Amino acid sequence: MSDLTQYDNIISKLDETYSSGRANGNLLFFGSSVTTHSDGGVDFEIRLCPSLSHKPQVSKPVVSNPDGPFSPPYVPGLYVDRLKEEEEEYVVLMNKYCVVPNHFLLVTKEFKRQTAPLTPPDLAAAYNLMSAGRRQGKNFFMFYNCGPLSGSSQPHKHLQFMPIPEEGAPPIEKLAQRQRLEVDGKAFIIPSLPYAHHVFRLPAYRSRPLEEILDILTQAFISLLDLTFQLLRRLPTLPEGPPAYNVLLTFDHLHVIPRGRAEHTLSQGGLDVPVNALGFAGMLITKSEEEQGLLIEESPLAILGGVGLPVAEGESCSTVESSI
Ligand code: B4P
Repeated sequence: MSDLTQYDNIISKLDETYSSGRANGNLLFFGSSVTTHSDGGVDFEIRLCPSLSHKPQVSKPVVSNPDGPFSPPYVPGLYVDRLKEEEEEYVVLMNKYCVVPNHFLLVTKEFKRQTAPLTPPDLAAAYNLMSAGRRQGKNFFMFYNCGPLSGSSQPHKHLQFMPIPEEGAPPIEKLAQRQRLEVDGKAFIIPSLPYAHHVFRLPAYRSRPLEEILDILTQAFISLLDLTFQLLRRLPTLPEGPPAYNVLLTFDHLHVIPRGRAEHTLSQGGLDVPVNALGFAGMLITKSEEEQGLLIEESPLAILGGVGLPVAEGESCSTVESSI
């Protein structure tokens, strides 16, 4: 059993680190406003963030170079602390380019690739950080952009934690929570979504011993990844590069969404809309009112369909054949 106090310490340091990062200029905050747009039963959060156009352009890191921004020396105001889960060591950093205050990252201490799947320690650390947040009245969900087509830009393995209101959940969870399951312990899909995805319902928070929940979480991830690879194997043409997918973890569900493209080209105006895991959580971001209007006109679900993969034939039923 890992030391849970380290997780509490990290969560209790977030506010202070965030404030000092903003004060010393190492953490850049980009102000935004949010509009809600309902599409196919999802109340999409469409965030307008014009100042993100002024985000400093840094050259894309070389994949084989481990000396990127997530390696030492760590910067005051971004560095929160270290933690250890099983044999894996991590560093917690505030997001340098912050749109939502207290958005933070869990980064492997040694360089590991962002194309690698999540490991049991990654999943345990994520669940334990979210649980520590809940103990302190701070709600987060975790997302992971795996592979370049998933929207990731940094090659050093990092999981991200997005704050949400207490008792809240990302918009996509409304559909996942509504899904009636005939049996527990099986992956399912949400039939109304126009892109391939697999979801697993987790045991309720604190309904079972932590070790048991973490074990189920690991098995669930393996099972969803297996379904993702089965789906990829059935495609006539594989998307370029390493397999890419997004992962979302809430206290209720684990979602895995395979990706076919990093960006969707809007039919009106030809603008490219980049989408990361947050898009599949129901949270899209735009840099101008014009782009926001075009994105809504195109329909958020159509955009997600454009960067995801087609739903596999025979998967229109609510549960799919992979159980743990
Ligand atoms: P990646 O997995 O590589 O990519 P990403 O989240 O899509 O962010 P990206 O870097 O492409 O930024 P973008 O302009 O699209 O994650 C890398 C993470 O590390 C990012 O959070 C990045 O900001 C952060 N980072 C980079 N350099 C760092 C450093 N030196 N120290 C610490 N952290 C560093 O988007 C800009 C921001 O908006 C991102 O934070 C993104 O997550 C966020 N965002 C995107 N969609 C959003 C939405 N719908 N709502 C709220 N925020 C959103």
